[in-house]
Amino acid sequence: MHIRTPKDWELPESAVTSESLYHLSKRRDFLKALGITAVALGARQAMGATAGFPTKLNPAFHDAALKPTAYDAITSYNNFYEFGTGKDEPRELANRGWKTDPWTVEISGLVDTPIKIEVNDMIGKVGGIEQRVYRFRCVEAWSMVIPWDGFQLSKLLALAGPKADAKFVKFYTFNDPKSAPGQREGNLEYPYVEGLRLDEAMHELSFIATGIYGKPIPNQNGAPLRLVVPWKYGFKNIKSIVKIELTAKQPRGTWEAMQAREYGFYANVNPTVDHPRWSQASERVIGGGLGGRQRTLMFNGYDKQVASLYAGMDLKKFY
Ligand SMILES: Nc1nc2c(c(=O)[nH]1)N[C@H]1C(S)=C(S)[C@@H](COP(=O)(O)O)O[C@H]1N2
Ligand SMILES: [Mo]
Repeated sequence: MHIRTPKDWELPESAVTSESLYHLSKRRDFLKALGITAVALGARQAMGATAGFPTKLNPAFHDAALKPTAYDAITSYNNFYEFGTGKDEPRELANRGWKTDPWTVEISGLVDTPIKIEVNDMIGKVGGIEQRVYRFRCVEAWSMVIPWDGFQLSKLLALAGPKADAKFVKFYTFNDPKSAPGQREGNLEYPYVEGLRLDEAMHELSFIATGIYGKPIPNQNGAPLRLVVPWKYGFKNIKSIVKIELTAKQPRGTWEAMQAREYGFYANVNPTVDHPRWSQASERVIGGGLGGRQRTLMFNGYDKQVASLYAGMDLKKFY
């Protein structure tokens, strides 16, 4: 694959560390083909599931030292390739008639009780939603702090009951090329899929977000429900989930399938394991202004909570 160096003027500031430089080079043509100019950006925001609001902060998942990123930055600087490869595209393109309400999720595979459930009903069944403030770290070496609303993933999996031979959890994003221009264009392999080991999925930090800052999650952030695993790189945090499958075999994520050397199955945030094309030792803090860089923390700062999941594993090998 030919990866050319893009010109300054066609790049968002982050592009040196973009998940895929190759895709970025196509971005202008993509926007042009859709008849979209920068002037047209900045649409109204559609929202997903409304059940359970207002939420209460769960103090067990809040570090007062963390300064939440501005709502506007969280909802306008996005990676959601179904709606374009540019950071500013999903806000516009995910709010042009794509319907995220009602929304049904299927849980199947190695479970006692396969289920299909509408998201608002799901929120009732898992006992409602709460707010947690988590660090978020993209593999492209930028970071945010996000107040998510939602519920622990373990509660959702309990509704279906994983069988003894279930060892992994595979997640699928919706597939609807009519609504998603990126899927029409084929800028990735769709549907976007991701996976976790079952014990990772059952960890108390693993979360399903249905909101941000106490409001239903905007479409561009993965309405009406998306995965949040704060100790892993952003691409593991799959958006707009329609299906969850319990499996015996380790699933292969979309990015891993494309470039396994760059995007491993584990994708645990690790400042000592560089991406083949850039260092992971530090990160750009979104909204941090000029010089707003900080050192990247092992497991994105959640090492006390999750290190035991990887005891005895060579993290340079299982990256
Ligand atoms: N379905 C889907 N999920 C996805 C992506 C995507 O392109 N499609 N991008 C991932 C990447 S690379 C990141 S960094 C986060 C970005 O989440 P945010 O836009 O809410 O910050 O979503 C992840 N989940
Ligand atoms: Mo990412």
